Amino acid sequence: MKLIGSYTSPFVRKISVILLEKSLPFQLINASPWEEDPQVIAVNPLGKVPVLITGQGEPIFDSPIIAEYLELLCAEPALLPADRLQALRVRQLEALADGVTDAAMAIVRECRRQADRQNESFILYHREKIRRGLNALELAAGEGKWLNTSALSLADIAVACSLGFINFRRVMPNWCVERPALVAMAGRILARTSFARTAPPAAADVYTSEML
Ligand SMILES: N[C@@H](CCC(=O)N[C@@H](CS)C(=O)NCC(=O)O)C(=O)O
Repeated sequence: MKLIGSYTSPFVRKISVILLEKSLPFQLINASPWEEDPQVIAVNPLGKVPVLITGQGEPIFDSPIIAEYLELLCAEPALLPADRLQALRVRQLEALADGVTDAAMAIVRECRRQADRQNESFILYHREKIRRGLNALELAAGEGKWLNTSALSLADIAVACSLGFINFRRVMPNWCVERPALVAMAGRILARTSFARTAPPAAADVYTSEML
């Protein structure tokens, strides 16, 4: 399988981590969606990464759909419970984490505009989404039912990718304050080999035209 995107993208990282955790071999094809890379547009009309090209050559995009496809391959470990309603609850947390990541990306993009063109209320609006989202995730992590359990789930991976991105782009440096369950979970999960191997390149750790 081929994975189109780069590790500066938290959504690409999410899929790479799943592939590594399941020991599914893949090749990363480096592409940036922000430059209307023809490689990306050819396989995703929305021009977004990640895109997975299956062994049969079929492109699949949007990370939740890719994650679902990878579950269908039945490679261990399963990242969703077998029960469909329970799986939906895990996926709800995945959606929440992905939404937090979307809001963080919106802030990063806004902060790349010239200082006098940045819209402070837009930034605050998205910051609130992140704050509320992380509070809800903290509650879920504290419960330890679908998130932060002994078995790794899709929700854990999505949350850790989101927190990794928030750290990497310094979107909300104080997110750790009063969120001990998320801090503990992130510390444990970000130390896994799959996360170490997909860390965003240090050279991209600056605000340049190179993107998310
Ligand atoms: N919902 C999508 C979001 C993917 C996404 O926003 N990817 C960013 C890079 S991190 C992108 O390709 N942005 C380009 C654009 O919005 O045109 C997913 O989960 O895959």
